[in-house]
Amino acid sequence: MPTATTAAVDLFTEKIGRGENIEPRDPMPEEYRRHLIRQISQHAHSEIIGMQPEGNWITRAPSLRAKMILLAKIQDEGGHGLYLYSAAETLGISRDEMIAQLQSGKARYSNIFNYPALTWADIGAIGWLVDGAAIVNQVMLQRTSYGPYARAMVRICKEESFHQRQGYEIMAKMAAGTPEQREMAQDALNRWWAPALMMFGPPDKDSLHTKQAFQWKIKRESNDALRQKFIDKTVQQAEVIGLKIPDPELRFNEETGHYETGPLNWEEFHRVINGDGPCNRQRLEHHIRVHEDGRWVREAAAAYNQKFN
Ligand code: FAQ
Repeated sequence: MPTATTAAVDLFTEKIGRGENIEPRDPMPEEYRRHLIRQISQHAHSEIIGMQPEGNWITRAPSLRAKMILLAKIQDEGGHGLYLYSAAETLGISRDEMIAQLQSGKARYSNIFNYPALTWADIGAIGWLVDGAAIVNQVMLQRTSYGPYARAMVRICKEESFHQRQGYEIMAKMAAGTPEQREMAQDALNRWWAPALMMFGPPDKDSLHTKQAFQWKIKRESNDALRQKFIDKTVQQAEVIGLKIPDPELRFNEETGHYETGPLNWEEFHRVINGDGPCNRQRLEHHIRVHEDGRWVREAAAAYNQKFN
């Protein structure tokens, strides 16, 4: 990695000021590089761990059509993880190091994937709410200052919008189905709503990294601003299919033109992201087991590469 002298840091600052992308061979401050490795690798881990709650439902999808769509979606998420690991590797960290950080609990992944997918309606809720929240965040990241991350986001956003629609379709169908199906859809919304709002991170006043991320144009909008965008969109989508947002304090503010919501349980958020959510242990144990099962594939690929390339 190029080391950043004072002149190089000036160049970096000028580029950021002009709104130009920083590319892998450009000099950059060590803190910028580390900030990006943290965020991009955590994002990659989220995509990969996020395959687990959905993967659990492939064999139980209610039709061949539903199974094919779910399979394609989960494969897409695996692909997103790979683009993102590759983007992080351009910053001088290896895939092995990132995986080791995930498996040792040093690196985080999104809070949302530590909740269980209990019924088929949860697959609808994940697509609608989790992919829906991911898109709101990632549309902003298409303009993030690090070139490889921004470009990965363009492709990822296109796929996420299909994912969001497939989830919403499941919810709409179930909400218009039998009373039991409707109840399952409402129950899934009840359980996924608050964790989905927390995906945007802690409130701005408590966010550790936002100020610096704004200065470097890594983030373009704050956690609270993105959360509000998601709320405004999603409340209306729930109304269209006749589901009720599980928040007694929800109300539309005519003056601001935004929905206002009740407080979120940030104590739960911190517990979950620090390893003590309903499924944290299960998610990491599964990742470690499957990664170990795949060791022979990595070794065979490396041996082939050494012999023939
Ligand atoms: N979960 O100072 P901030 C998807 C941590 S992709 C866990 O505000 P920052 C697709 C944060 O790391 C979903 N930890 O941090 C899909 C920091 O701790 P640290 C993933 C969180 O970075 C769908 C501390 O709290 N998307 O779902 C969370 O400025 C379906 C202080 O927070 C991304 O990762 C959280 N939700 O803002 C896949 C997007 N929020 O690192 C499969 C990229 C905060 O100092 C199925 N990431 N923390 O130990 C971002 O945009 C940012 O990193 C934020 C957090 C917005 C997540």
